[in-house]
Amino acid sequence: MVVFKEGLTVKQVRVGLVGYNFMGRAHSNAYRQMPFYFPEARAMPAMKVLCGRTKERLAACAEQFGWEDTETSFKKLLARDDIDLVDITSPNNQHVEMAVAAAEAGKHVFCEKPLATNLADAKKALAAVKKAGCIHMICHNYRRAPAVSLAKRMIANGDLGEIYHWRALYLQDWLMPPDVPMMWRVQKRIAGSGSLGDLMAHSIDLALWLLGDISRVSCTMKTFIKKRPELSTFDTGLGGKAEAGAKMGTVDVDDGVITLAEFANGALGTFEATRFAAGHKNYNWFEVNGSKGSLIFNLERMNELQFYNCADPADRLGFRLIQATANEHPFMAAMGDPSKGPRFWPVAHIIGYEHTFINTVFDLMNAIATGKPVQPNFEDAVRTQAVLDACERASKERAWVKVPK
Ligand code: SOE
Repeated sequence: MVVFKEGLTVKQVRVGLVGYNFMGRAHSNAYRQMPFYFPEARAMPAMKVLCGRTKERLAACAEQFGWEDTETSFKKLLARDDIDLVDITSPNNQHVEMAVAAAEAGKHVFCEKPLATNLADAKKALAAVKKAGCIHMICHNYRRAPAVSLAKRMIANGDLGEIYHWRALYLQDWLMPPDVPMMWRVQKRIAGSGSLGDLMAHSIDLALWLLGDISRVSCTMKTFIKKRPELSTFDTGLGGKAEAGAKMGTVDVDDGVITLAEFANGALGTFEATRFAAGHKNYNWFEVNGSKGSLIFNLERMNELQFYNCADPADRLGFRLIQATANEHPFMAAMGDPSKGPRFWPVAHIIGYEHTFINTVFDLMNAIATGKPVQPNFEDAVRTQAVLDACERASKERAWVKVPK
């Protein structure tokens, strides 16, 4: 549907969202908030249908999140002619089948990470969206934290010079209690892997975006708690409790993973991801060291970027703390123009995790309106999946493994 606003053709993108747990909630919020912060968007989302399995919970979430209608059948969602974009936030093993079916049904496709549970399936999803000629995007939301996009701008601008090191940590601790049940994130047949695909996938996407291709990896993975109580009902997300005396199930994914990497540009990389780092809740951190300086980002202080500039005068060398909330920072200027003032709030009034999704949806809407590809898309997702796959093989074979182009 096309609506005209001050002479500008603004498309309406009618969205069908699959899933209403953590990511379904984050994506719903992004569709609601995007028009408020991005009035210049070339297309605006219409929150048409929320799709999920449990009727009662689905209706309650649709009401709370602001969806017009609900569907318990994915097939029926695809058959509707009032849906332009399908957004997939279901558990990992459903991503590819849904993405392929949505592309074949003529819809644009937005999918939560990781795209697939293995490389072959990820390639199937890419082939389907390319054949359909639709817009496709993978939700690696952290790229659009303004401080991370500033890091991208600085590295691309040569401000760090030749890059020597990439160092990434993604540390959580929610899985440490033995009574956290056999939820989908700890089951290989559903998740594909544990901390590797759930957390290190984010660090790998950022590394590929900021530094370029990874040539080969060495990797070791570990499952610290091998048995967990089964859930009597399908789990809903990041936890939940099993009933007393529940049967014990076997965890077949990694609780923690460490990867060494060599980049095509000659840089050395280390990655660590775990759900067993007591005290760290969502510590998505990276550091880049180059010939002209270093950058450090920490999601738990997401408005900040630390920058060490080798060119600073000798008596004031040191990491400076940039707060990426000024109009000059990515996403922070109204209408994208610093002279028009702040997009969100005045400088230093900081923004949050949810804004990384809102910024992502803005770029997705513009891509659908203009037909121009947006990143990260399924091409990028396959590159990330190729590194994940190489890590799993390296861990099994206890050897360095080349990452296929
Ligand atoms: C749980 O580990 C989780 O929700 C991940 O699935 C997300 O991708 C990450 O951004 C936050 O933690």
